[in-house]
Amino acid sequence: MNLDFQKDIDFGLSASKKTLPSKYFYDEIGDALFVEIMNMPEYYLTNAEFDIFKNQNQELIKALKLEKNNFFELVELGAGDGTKTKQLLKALDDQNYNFKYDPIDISENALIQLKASINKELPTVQIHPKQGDYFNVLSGLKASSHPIIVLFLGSNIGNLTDARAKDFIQKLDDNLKIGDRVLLGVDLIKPKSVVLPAYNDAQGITKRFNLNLLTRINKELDADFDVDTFEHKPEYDEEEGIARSFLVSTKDQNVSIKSLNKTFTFKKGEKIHMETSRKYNDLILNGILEGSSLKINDRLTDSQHLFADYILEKY
Ligand code: AVI
Repeated sequence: MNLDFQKDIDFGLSASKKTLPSKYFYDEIGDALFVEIMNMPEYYLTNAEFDIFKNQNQELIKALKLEKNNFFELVELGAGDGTKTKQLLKALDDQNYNFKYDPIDISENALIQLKASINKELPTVQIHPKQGDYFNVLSGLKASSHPIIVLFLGSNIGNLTDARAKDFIQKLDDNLKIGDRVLLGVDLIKPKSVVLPAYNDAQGITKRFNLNLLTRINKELDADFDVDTFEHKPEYDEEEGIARSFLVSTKDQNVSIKSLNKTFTFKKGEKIHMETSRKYNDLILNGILEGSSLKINDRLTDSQHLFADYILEKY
């Protein structure tokens, strides 16, 4: 039994405005649904960032101030299948840069597959995967005397509230040394007509992605959520630049969670806040960086200006 999971679900459903942490979306089924999301026509984020890595890898290398004769470590937080990163690794490898690649992921399985594919496709790249929560692995970075380049792609920072994003940046800052760089991929603020469909696709994959957390609670905490009685309702406020996903109860109902020994009451129309996906611009990112010694050095965007990879440096 995962005690943190149990505690977090209890805390979220006991709040006056019910909420569930989106970090728990990613069980085996959730991982597979997220791969489907990344392939959806509406989900522009993945293709946009891939476009930067494929077509501007030379510009990325320059903006990151990488030097051929100076060994560096590329540390990727939440590496997943590494599709985008491989474009950069290939460019570095082809030009004989001297580096190692340390992907960090919570999923052991994702790392095994990533290592196998890098060994096959880029056999001369040194890869040292590390399994774990990347917040914990960050503390090991300071031990290195080499320049560190942290990759945090895919707008993963967008799933943190601004307060948590600030905490994360502070932790990152504390564990880097002067001159280390960060490549931070973020989705940019843009009109509702583009953002909302990415979280409300025609095939209903994102709906299944959200409902899967209720199914996970049923399985792991012995609960009786009737997933057919919850509707998926994403919202996007362009002014604020935040997309939020909710599940809405379609009737008055009780849900019992046996492992908590508790029953939760839902009113018809009551919402559970499932996920926050913050979109960024320079002003918002500077607000998050304020108080840290990480500063924006550069920014690359895809050809349609949907997504940005920011280059930060510790001063
Ligand atoms: C992983 N993360 C950046 C995705 C996002 O866009 O917020 C998760 C996601 N949720 C629904 N679709 C994709």
